[in-house]
Amino acid sequence: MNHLSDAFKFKITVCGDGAVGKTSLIKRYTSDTFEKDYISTLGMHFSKYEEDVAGEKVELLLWDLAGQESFGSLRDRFYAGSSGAIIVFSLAPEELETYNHVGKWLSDLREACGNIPIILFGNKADLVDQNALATSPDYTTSDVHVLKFAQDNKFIKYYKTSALSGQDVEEAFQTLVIKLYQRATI
Ligand code: G3D
Ligand code: MG
Repeated sequence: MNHLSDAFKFKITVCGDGAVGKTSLIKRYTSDTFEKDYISTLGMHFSKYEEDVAGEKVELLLWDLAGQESFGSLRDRFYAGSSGAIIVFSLAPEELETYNHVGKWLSDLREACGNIPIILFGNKADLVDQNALATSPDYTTSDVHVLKFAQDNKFIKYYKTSALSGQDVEEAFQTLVIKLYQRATI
């Protein structure tokens, strides 16, 4: 069995309001390994997942919050040692206020972890089309607004995902993992 170098073990914290789909996204990404490696403790879950990047094995520890999604309260243990992070909000029409809290999750993360790579997921993209407003350019969660917000705040990228359909989930996680790998190898 190969021993992984510490350089290729990354803790990724998955942040965002309750019910935006954090756990579902991790489950979708890690698929069959999810059930057995999913451990709940002290208001947090973490699961292990192995990814291949450029022929190397990369071990990921994916952390998410278990129903105690409030800013600040768990910050030390949850954020400590993160190599990268994901902030998730929901594009479901009735959950768009979750987008208004992205800035707070981001400032918490930056305060705890500094300049780590952070990626932004607008999840539940499968529900967007049911509300034409969500794609209108004067809507705050329209692509043009969110992309500008993501750029202004130095997210590495913005993806619209669906844990339900699987849309862009794998690609979005991999984009972050590749970024972490590149940072560890230069
Ligand atoms: P959380 O971990 O951020 O709290 P969960 O969120 O992963 O528990 O998801 C909350 C609810 O949203 C779940 O529904 C889940 O099935 C649903 N959900 C998650 N991702 C998506 C998505 O991409 N599209 C849709 N349509 N629903 C999604 P329940 O009903 O189990 O509470
Ligand atoms: Mg959850």
